[in-house]
Formats: sequence, C-alpha cells, structure tokens
Amino acid sequence: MAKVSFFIIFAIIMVLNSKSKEAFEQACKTIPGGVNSPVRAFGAVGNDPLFIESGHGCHITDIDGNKFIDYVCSWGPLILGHLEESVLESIKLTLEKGTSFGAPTQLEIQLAELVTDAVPSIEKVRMVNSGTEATMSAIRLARGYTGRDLVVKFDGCYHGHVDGLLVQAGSGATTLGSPTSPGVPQDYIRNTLTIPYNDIDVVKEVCDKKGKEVACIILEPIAGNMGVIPPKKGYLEGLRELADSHGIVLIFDEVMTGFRVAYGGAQELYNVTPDLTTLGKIIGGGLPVGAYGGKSQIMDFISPNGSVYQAGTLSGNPLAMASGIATLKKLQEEGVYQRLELSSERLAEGFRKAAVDAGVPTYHARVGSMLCTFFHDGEVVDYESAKGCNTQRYASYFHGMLERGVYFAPSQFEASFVSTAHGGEDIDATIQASSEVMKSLK
Ligand code: KE4
Repeated sequence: MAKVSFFIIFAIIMVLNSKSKEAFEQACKTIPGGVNSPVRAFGAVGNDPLFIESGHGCHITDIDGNKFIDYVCSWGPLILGHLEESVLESIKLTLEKGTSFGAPTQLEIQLAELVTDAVPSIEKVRMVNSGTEATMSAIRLARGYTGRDLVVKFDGCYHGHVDGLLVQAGSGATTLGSPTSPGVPQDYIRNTLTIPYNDIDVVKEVCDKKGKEVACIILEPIAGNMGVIPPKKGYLEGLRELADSHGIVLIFDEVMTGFRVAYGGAQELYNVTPDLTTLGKIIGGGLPVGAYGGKSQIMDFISPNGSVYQAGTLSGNPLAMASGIATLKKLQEEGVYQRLELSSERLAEGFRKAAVDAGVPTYHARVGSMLCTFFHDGEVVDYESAKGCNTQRYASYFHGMLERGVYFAPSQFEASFVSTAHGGEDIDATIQASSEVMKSLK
C-alpha cells in the first residue's frame, strides 16, 4: 500500500511540474546545471527546480500554474514582496528615459544619499552590480589602504564568489559540497585566514600573532549563509576592539542584513561600527545592485580619487537605482520594521511549536525578518554545529512544504525571509503547513 501511495504522489508531482521538468531539460542543454546560480538547482533537496513565471506580493507562480507563498524573496532583495507598486512605478518612469548611459545620473546621488543617511558609518559609497563585486572591491580597498595582504574571514560566512573568499564559504558553496572551491590557486588563498565564527578568542590569537599583517577582518555581522546565526553577546564589540588595536579594517558584509534587520542594518541593531560596509540585495529592490562604503579617509583611496582601481559598465544603472530608491523610501515609512518584527516573530513561534508538538528535534534562529529552522538537536552557533544538521530531514521538510504551497530556500544553509507583503493569512497558512509536515517527519 505504501509503495502505491508513493507512486501516486510521485505521479502527481510529475504532472503538476511537467512544464518545469521540460524547461529544466531544455535549460541543461545550454546553461551549466540548468541554472545561473547553483543553489537554485535543488541539488541539496532533490527533484528538479521549479521555473517561475511570475511573482506578486508574497506569492510566486511557476510555469505549471502552481502558486506558492515565497520565503526566498529572491534571496533577500524583495523585503517589500514582488511588484510592490511604488517600486514598479519608479522603474517604469525611469525606463521611459532610457536604460543606461555610462555616465553619471542624479539617481546615483539619490541612492548614495539614502544609504549614507541610513548608515552613519558610510560617509561615501560606491555602487557596483552585485554583492560579490562589493566584497571583492572592499577587500582590495582594505589592502590598498593598509598596504597589508592578509584577510581574516570566518568559516561558513559567504561573501560571494570572490576567489580569495571561497574558503570554507557558506551558502551554495557548502550546500553543494565545495566550501573551498577548485579553480582558486593556492596563491590566492594563502593570504586568507578562515577561522571559526563566534569565537573571539581565536580572533585574538590570530591578531596577537599576525595582527600587523592583517589588512581586514570581514564577516557577516549576522551569519545568514549557514542558516541564520546571530553574533554571540560581545562578539562584534570584541572584533571592533581587536581591529582598533591592530590597525585592521573591520568590514561588515551587510549584503543580506543591510536594511533587512533594521533600516541601518546589523550595525544599527548591535550598535557596533565597522570601517567598511558592503551592501546588496535590498538596495536594488530586485534589480542588480551592490555597494561598498565607509569612512571617507578610506573610500578616497578608490579611483579616481585614489589609486585603488575598481570599475563597472553598469554600475549605478538608472533602472536599478530607481528600484533601490523606491524600496528604501518605502522602508522609511512609519511602522514598517515593527510590522515585519510582529509577523516574523509569529511565524518563527509557529515553526517552533509545530516542531515541538511533532517531537522533531530542531533549533530555531531569527533576527528581524530573517529566520531559519535548523534540523539539529541542540543549538547552532557556528559552522561546525550548522554542518551537524540533518540535511535529509530538511529536504523532506522542504518538499512537504512545497506540496502545501510554501516555497523555502532549497538548502538548510540559507535564511528564510519575511516581506511586508506576507499577510496574516499567509503566515497562518504557512504555520498550518509546517504543523502538518513536521508531524509527517516523525
Ligand atoms: P551576490 O554576488 O550573489 O549578489 O552577493 C554575494 C553575497 C555576499 N554577501 C552575502 C552576505 C551574501 O549573502 C551574498 C549572496 N547570498 C546568496 C544567498 N545566501 C545569494 C544566492 C545565490 O548565490 O544564488
């Protein structure tokens, strides 16, 4: 009987996703792995990825017409949900004037001023096209500014696919089993020291031994690429002190946390000031934008003021600027983050209760509207404990939720995101689905 029901479910899935399956087969003929970013391929959870037709509010619809409540939100950018009307209107109006000029526009000033007003540690900011470009440029700048070569990063943190940072990297690099990527010459990573996250004593040890050789310490102030792991109490403050005492540039990679956990990012939430900040995701509102910024005395080392070179054909693209400006303006509205906090807290509590009621060992982490259910018995505070998760059970949970119309990241080592478009009924439906799926996992 069990075999029959398995085949019936399998057959239903095949029918429900037939167009996605065909599209995936087609995509694999010309695109490596059929996707333009590895973690989208469902490699860690099994089955083929769904091809999305459209999004609206907190929902996405795949090309087979299946509708889902979306908690990926394009991996973070869509804090206002899909097609928020002021963002859409702003892009449309800008589009009528052209798409790209390769020359400065006033839109770039507008977004730069929104960012520097929101994040006091950023006195000057340079726009690029992705988080990877932002972190790559910030590292180069820190090295140019200090004249030093060593970079300290943390196991499980992910800063994009920068050669020198693809060492014990989180996100898709961990998900797909290559936290240290082939193709990166040993020469590139001999200047990268990767150490455990959330352990200030190890950082102190490194600084005592090599502090004067370290150009920068880069970290996600809230790790979001090994699931969600907040900094331990005093950790960020400890990093600030060590950076100060050794003349090291402290870089907060806020590509994910920027404008996510607070309008001023994690540095506002924890009241710790980095020297440089990298941004992305939300500041583009769904269009490609990255940025790096910080103290003028450091930023003025960047060309054309200084000699540290960095450039980009589409940097500051008008459409992307318009999308980012509209997004940040919307986030300035009264009560936005309070409402996000309430809906995210309710969702997280629902997930926690569903797991407890079903007797499934889980650990729940949340900061603002980024959250994660770890299938792990006991707390998750760093890469080692994150790697101890039951990823098979996560895969079963992922598919159980998908069958019930809820779309999570296809990996245990990611964050889920709540947007302002997630309404009470969406949260209720998600909690109900989680309760059913958790019971099925026992
Ligand atoms: P992008 O180059 O993907 O725009 O940004 C790289 C990056 C840098 N820093 C942090 C903290 C990040 O989270 C990211 C990218 N995040 C992943 C999701 N965890 C992007 C999704 C993907 O790789 O497809």
